[in-house]
Formats: sequence, structure tokens, C-alpha cells
Amino acid sequence: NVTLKINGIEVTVPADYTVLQAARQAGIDIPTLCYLKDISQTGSCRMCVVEVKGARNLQAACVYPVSEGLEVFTNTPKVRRSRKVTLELLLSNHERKCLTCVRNRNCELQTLAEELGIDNISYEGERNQYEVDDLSPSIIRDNNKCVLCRRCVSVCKNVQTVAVIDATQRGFKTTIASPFEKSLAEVPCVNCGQCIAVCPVGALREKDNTDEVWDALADPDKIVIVQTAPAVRAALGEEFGLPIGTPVTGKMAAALRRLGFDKTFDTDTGADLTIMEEGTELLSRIKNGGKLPMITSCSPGWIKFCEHNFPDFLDNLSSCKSPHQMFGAILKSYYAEKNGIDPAKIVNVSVMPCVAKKFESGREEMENAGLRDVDIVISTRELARMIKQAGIKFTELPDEKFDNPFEEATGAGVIFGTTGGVMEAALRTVAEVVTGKELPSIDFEQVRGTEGIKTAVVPVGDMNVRVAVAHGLGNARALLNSIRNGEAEYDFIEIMACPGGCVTGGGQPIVSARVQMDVNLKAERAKALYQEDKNAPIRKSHENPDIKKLYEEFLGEPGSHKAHELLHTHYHA
Ligand code: HC1
Ligand code: SF4
Repeated sequence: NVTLKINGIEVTVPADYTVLQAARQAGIDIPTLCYLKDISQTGSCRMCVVEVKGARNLQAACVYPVSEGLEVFTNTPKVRRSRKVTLELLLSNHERKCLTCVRNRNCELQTLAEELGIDNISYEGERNQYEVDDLSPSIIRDNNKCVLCRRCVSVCKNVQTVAVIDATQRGFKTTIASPFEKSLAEVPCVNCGQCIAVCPVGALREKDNTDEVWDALADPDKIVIVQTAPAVRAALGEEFGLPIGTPVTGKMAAALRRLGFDKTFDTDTGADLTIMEEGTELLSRIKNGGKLPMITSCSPGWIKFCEHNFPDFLDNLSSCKSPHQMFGAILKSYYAEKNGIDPAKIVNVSVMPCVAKKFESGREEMENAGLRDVDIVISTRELARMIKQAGIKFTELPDEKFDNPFEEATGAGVIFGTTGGVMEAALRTVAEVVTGKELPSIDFEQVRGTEGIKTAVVPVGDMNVRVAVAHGLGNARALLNSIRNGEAEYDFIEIMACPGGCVTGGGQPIVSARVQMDVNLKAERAKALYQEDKNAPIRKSHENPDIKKLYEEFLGEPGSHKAHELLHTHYHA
């Protein structure tokens, strides 16, 4: 530890802290813009400048290390003037359409303007004009609102190792763009949306599909069925002021009903179905000398990353469609048949924590008998917007259940939404199916937690199954390279494109850099899901009564011909 003085007050902090962290501990917020914990720490935006005793120039607090006896001043006239000039210059080249901006009232630039007391912009001058890139099915980039913080560049390059965006040109002409000014739709962007999640302003946003949902809801000829992904319930409440990590499953079901959906189902049911199919596939690959390791295929950002960067692993992908696609296919077949509904009248809407799901649902593989498995995908943020637009007071809603059938999915289904969850759900089922015996404990702690790559050897009957879990594409790349190079061998791998898994997907509520200094988003949201799992009356996918019935009445066995027709696909180069 070291002791320093901030604004004359002594504070003792760990020796590896920056001045920014030390001030935060002392209860003083230093404004930041380009800084984002674990992602971006360059001091380039100059918003966090402070005076350091003995130093001639102002110093960037986010990179300035603490030291014994250091004296720092965060609020002198010189500091305030410098920050204000920096911010006014930024604002003068910013399209200030706050009222119609998707980030209105959740914008770090707006907050800074308020906190720094900007009441006039004295540098009104020439402004760059850019065309909005809206060709991607998932992401819209509007450089007129970009503040050049480079947080998106950093997450895309360093965390995801996709690197399809970077700063181009110099000086006043600097922009963030893809090579040759191409659209994100024309480069190997995987649609993960992590760039949206880190953007402090409205320069990056999801493609909004809520109008299509409103239109379907208003059409008396359509039967509009909604399903919500496991991770949505762990974060939707944040949009309505509830603390991070508050599960809102019951209120969410109530809100969806009030929005006018004809049926409200839970993607967790699809997740249980996926486990039945994927578990069967794994056992068959192990027994019959099929391609190993088998790798999970529910994360569409990961699938696209694999197609672009690891085509030699495409046969390792499980042939299972992702849970919401499987469930969509079941709704337009089994459910339609059973209820005498013309499947062509069904509009399947998926609410996902993910923007890559918008891309996935449009893939040619994702259909049956000429009907799309899923028709419209909206993100958690878009659902929150719809609820607000409908004037529904979310926090005052009663807790309601999903609709019948598929009313109650299992705890295994719900943990799909966090890294390690698919693996744990699969192990619960595979181990019991193989041995025919109940497991003494179904908590696979080895694959939980936010470590980038987790590995374990799990006894399943008389086999030892070697498993690995990676989240974030940089970790996936490292794991796959170790297999390519012959340094490691596994039987079964879970990969999720987003760091943290779906709970921190690119479609989830956006949390400011300041809040993220103190809160581990991944862990807090995951807790909500583990809590729901723990309280679930049924915690194993193969014990889900609706899924059992689905096999009895319709699909036959897991891996049956019919199951393959509806629920599986093949990704090829
Ligand atoms: Fe996910 Fe999945 S867990 S991919 O992370 O397998 O998006 O939540 O819905 O489909 O179930 C996302 C989450 C989600 C699918 C499931
Ligand atoms: Fe990079 Fe993902 Fe953003 Fe595409 S969506 S630009 S891959 S961070």
C-alpha cells in the first residue's frame, strides 16, 4: 500500500492503483471519457486531467500511477478550465441531436456536459459530416456522434481479436472505420455488438426492429409469439432503475402479455431441448468415433468467427441450432399442429441479449418448409423501449408466469445465459443419461466464474470427459490455437462470443464506465441466473416434463430423423 494526498486529504490505496482509482476510493469522481476498466486505459481524451505537485503539465489520472507521498489536485481552476476546453472542442464537432438519440439520458458525453457545467459552446465551427452505416443486420454506426474515444476499437481488436475497425486518417479528419471505408456488413465483423456495449455515446447502436414487432402485434391475422432468452431477465430491470443483478422474470412475462403478444414463452425451454439434442450428439460422437472436440453452436457471433478464422473447426461445431431457433421451429410445427394454427400465420419474436441473433435468424440455414424459425429478433434494450412506449409501469407489475405449455423450464436452461452454463447444463444431463443414476451433486463449480478459459476433467460413467469453456473471442482464439498446435486436447468445448456469456451480450442494457469501475457486471448478472437455477423446482433438462412430452408426442427420440430435420443444421465453409 501507499499513502498519497488527494485535494489535501490522505488516502491509502494498493500500490498498483492509478490516481483515478485512488480518487474513486476517496469518494471523488474524476470525469473520464475514453477510459473503460479492463478495456481502454490510454489517457488520450484528456478529460481526466489532474494537477500533480511537482509536475509541470496536467496529468491523465487514468494512467498516472500512485506513489508514496504523491500530492494530487482534482478540482483546481486550471484543471476545470482544461477539462471544459477539451469537452467544448469535442462538442463543437458532435452532432448534438440528443432528443432523438437512442442514448439520450444514458450518454457519458451528456453526463460530462452536465457535470462540467457546459452552458455554451464557444468553438462553433466546421463539422465533419458522415454517412450512417446501416447495412449490417445487427449494428448501426453513426460517426457524426463519434467522440473518437476508441473504446470500440479496443474491444474489437484486443478483447475479441476481430479487429475490423480502427482509427483512420489524422487530425480533424480522424474517424473510426473499417478498412477501405467499407460497411460493417462487408467485413468479417461477427456482429457481437461488444462495440455497442462500450460506446459512451450514440455512435454505435443496434439495428432497431421494434417497428416490425409493433406492426405484427397490430395485425389481427397474425399470431405473435414471443420468447425471451435466459440472460434478458438478469438485466432488463436495469432499464427501469432496479439494481444490477435483479432477476425480473415474472415482471417480464407480465409486461410481454400487456404488450399484446398472443403467447409468451421462455427460451429456456429451447435450451432444455438443445441439451437433449446436444448431449445425445456428444455421446454419439464419443462412442462412434465422431469429430472431437465437439464445440457448442448457440452463439452466432462465435459461429461467424469460426467461419472466418477457424474454418478447419467447422466440423467440430455441434449440428444443433441455437435454443431460440430450435424453439422457433417447434412453435411453427408441433405447437401449431397441436393447436390447429396455420404456421404461416405465426410471427416468432425472440427477445435476446444479443445483436448477432438478428443476423443468425436471417441465415439461410434457419428455416423449415419455407418458414423462418424466428421472424424478428429484438434486444433487451429494444424490449425495454417497447415497454416504456406502451406506458407500462414495469416495476409495479405483478410477477406472472410464462404461458402453457412450456410454462416452466429448468434451472439448467436458465444458466445458459452465463459463461459455463451450457457446459454445466449438458454435464447434468449427459452424466445421468450415461449412468442411469442420479448425480449426488449437480453444481459443476469448475466451469463457473469469469476466468477467460476454464478447463476440467469430468467423470461421466467410466469415461473422463475433458471439457473447456471460453468466453470472449480472444479467449476462444487462444483455446483453439492451443488445440491446433497440439498443446491441448478436449472432448467438449463451450464457446460464447461475448466476454461473460450472454449476460453481457451486445444487446443488454448499457452500463457507464463509472459504474463499471465498481461493479463486476458479468458476475452480478450471472448471480441472478444461478439464483434462479438454485430455486428452480427442476434443475435438469431431461426432467423437463414439456420436453419429455414433446419427444413422446412429436419428435420421438433425441437425434431422431424429425429432430434433425427441424433442430439441426450444418455450417460449412
Ligand atoms: Fe444466449 Fe442461448 S444462452 S445464446 O447466450 O443458447 O443470446 O441468454 O438465448 O438461443 O437459451 C443469447 C442468452 C440465448 C440461445 C439460449
Ligand atoms: Fe468488432 Fe463485434 Fe463490433 Fe463487429 S460487432 S465491429 S466484431 S466489436
